[in-house]
Amino acid sequence: MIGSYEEVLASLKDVSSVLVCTHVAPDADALGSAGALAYLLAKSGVDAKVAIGETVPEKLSPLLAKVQVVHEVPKSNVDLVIAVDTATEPRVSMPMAELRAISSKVVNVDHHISNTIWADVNLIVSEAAASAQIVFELLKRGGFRVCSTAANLLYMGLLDDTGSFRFSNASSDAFRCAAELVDCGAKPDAVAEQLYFSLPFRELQIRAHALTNLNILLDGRLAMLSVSSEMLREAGATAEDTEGVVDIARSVSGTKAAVFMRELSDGWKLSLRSKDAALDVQAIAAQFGGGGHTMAAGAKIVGSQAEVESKIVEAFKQAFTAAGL
Ligand SMILES: [Mn+2]
Repeated sequence: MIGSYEEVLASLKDVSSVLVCTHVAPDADALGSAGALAYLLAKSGVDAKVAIGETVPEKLSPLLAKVQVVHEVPKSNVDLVIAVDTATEPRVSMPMAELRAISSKVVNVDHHISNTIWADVNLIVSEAAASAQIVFELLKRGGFRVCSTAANLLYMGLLDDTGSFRFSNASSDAFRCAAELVDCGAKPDAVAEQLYFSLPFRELQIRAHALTNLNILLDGRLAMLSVSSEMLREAGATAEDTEGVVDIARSVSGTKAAVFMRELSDGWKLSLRSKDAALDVQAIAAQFGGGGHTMAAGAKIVGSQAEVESKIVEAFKQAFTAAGL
C-alpha cells in the first residue's frame, strides 16, 4: 500500500536512532536525499546516519562532508531504517535481512515508477522529479528548518535527476522546489561546479574511448555505445566514472533512444534513455528484470556483448514499432 507523508512523519515521531540507506552505486539523488535527511535528523537530536555498502563517490563527497556515513550494520538496535530512492529491496546497498533484525520498521521514500512497495511504510511519489523533492516536502511538513547544508544536498539530487533541468521531469514543481532550495541557501553554482566541472581526467578518457564506438542503429533511431572492462582498466577508471557516458549517445540528432552498455564480470549493465514520451524504456528494462522511469531505466543482461546487443536491439525494434516511432 502507498503511504502518506503523515505516515512517514508519524514513524519518525519520538525515534532516537535512524539509519538512512539507499541503492547500490548511489548517485547524486540517492546520496543527496539520504544525506539531507540524516543530517537534519541528527541536527534535531536523533542519532541518524547514512548507511551504504560502498564508499561515497569522489565527486559527491565534498557535499556530504558534514554527514555521518557508516558502511556496516550497527551492532545495536535502531528505531527506524529509511531507504530513499530505492525501488526494490535487493537494490538496497546494505544487507536488508540484517537491518530488519535490528529495526522493527522500514520506511521507503522513492519516486521510481517501478517501485515494488516493499517496505513497511512506502511513500512513493512517481510524479516527483527526484527523491530529493519528496524528502524536501517531508522535511517541510515535519517542521524541520532546511539549512544550507541540507538544501545543497537536496538541490544536488534534484539537479542530477533532472539532467540539470533538461529532462521531461523538469516540471514546474521541480523548478519551484529548486527555487525554494535556493531560498534555503542552496548554491547552484557550487553544486554544478562539484558535479559537472570537477571530473577526474580518467572520466573524460572513458568518454573519449566510448565515442570511438558510438553506433547508430535501427534506421537512425537508436544510438548505442559501450565501455568494456578492459577500457576501464586502461584508464584506471571505475563504474562510477561512466555516469555521463549515456548522455553522449542521447545527444545524437534524430535518435529516439539511447543505450549505454558497461561490461560486468558476468554480463552487461545497460542504461536506457528515451527521447520520446511515446517510448517507455522502463517497460523495456522490465523485460530483462530491470526498472526505473519511463524516460530513463536500467537493467543487467547476462551474455557476451554480441548476444546482449542483439537482445536489446530487438527489444527496441519491437518497442519502436509498438510506439509508432
Ligand atoms: Mn532518483
